[in-house]
Amino acid sequence: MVDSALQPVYDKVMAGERLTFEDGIRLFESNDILTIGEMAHYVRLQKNGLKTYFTMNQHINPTNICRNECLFCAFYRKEDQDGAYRMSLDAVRQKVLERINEPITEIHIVGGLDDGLPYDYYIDVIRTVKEVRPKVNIKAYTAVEIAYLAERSGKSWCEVLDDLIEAGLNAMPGGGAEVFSERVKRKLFMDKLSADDWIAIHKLAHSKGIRTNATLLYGHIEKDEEKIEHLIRLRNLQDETGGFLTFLPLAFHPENTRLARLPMATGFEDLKHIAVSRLMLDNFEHIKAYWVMLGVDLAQIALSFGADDIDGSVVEEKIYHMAGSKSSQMMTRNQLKQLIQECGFIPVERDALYHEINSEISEIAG
Ligand code: V47
Repeated sequence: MVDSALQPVYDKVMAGERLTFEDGIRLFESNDILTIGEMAHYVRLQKNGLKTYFTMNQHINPTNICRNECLFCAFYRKEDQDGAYRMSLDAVRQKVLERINEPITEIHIVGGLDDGLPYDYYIDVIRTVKEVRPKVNIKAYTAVEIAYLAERSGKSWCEVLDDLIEAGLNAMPGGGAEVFSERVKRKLFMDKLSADDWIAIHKLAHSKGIRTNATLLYGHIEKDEEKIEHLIRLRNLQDETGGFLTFLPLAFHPENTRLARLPMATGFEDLKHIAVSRLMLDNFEHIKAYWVMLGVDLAQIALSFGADDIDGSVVEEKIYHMAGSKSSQMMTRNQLKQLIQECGFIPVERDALYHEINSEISEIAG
């Protein structure tokens, strides 16, 4: 161990003890990335062995028109701006049909808060996808969209979730959490729902049996303390409900945003965030190294720094590519398997709810 300040944390990790806020700060302050990685890898092996999960998925972003103006976002447009789009339900149907012969088990749907669309459109997007591909898991709409739909319709969060579940919702993605910090919110995403509301909506979803993911957006103006508080709030909710499936730390990509002057997070920081998340979130089964965000090379290394999931085939990702991501637009099942095997891990195909899939059978079933 290069950094002796990590010894007490190391001892706790080996003893299976929960890390405190101070331990988390100590981890972020240390540059001993190999010791941090070793601890995270130890926890990863305890929880998942050498298994590394991936999924065959498709992204659909039905609209990029958004009433909010988050400074970190390169995806949103105002209605009259170049590049603004809004898909008809027919276009959504067509998008699903385009890939109908591929063995996709998860469709990830998120978009803008579009005042030009009726409440029913958001519900009908789910219904339409489910009609075309009844067996697929639909992972859709962040807590931000749920709160928006409630405000637009005058319904409660509970009623909105019930409408979505009735239409076919199976799980919710982890976006919209950003950093649970009033200070950062005031500066970067003023109009977004509060941390308390994000937590409350996920808690409500969990109470209805809807499993959800969680994220943290790092690499902008946030402080270490804010990130550790964020992780501890997620850990507390997981203690209460057990409803989170996976956690993904997301590095801010500055290109084409109003924060373009900020430097991009480095590979060192990316690995540290993966590892610290693995160590702090002792009650999360999975930590995802989202290859679209990290790039394939770093995602491979992240598998030895605490991550046990690399997301999936991700056909047509927009949020990161509009913010300058140079990663490719999709990967095949064989590419995903190969990149996992190459690092000495065992690829396991899963659906959105982490049910394991036997790819030979799913290939036949379609
Ligand atoms: O909430 C937006 C982030 C999130 C930028 O749950 C940006 O499985 C970096 O949450 N640079 C949306 N990040 C994406 C997301 C997600 C993606 C894949 C899988 C899952 C899952 C969730 O992306 C936003 C925000 O935190 N984001 N703009 C940007 N310029």
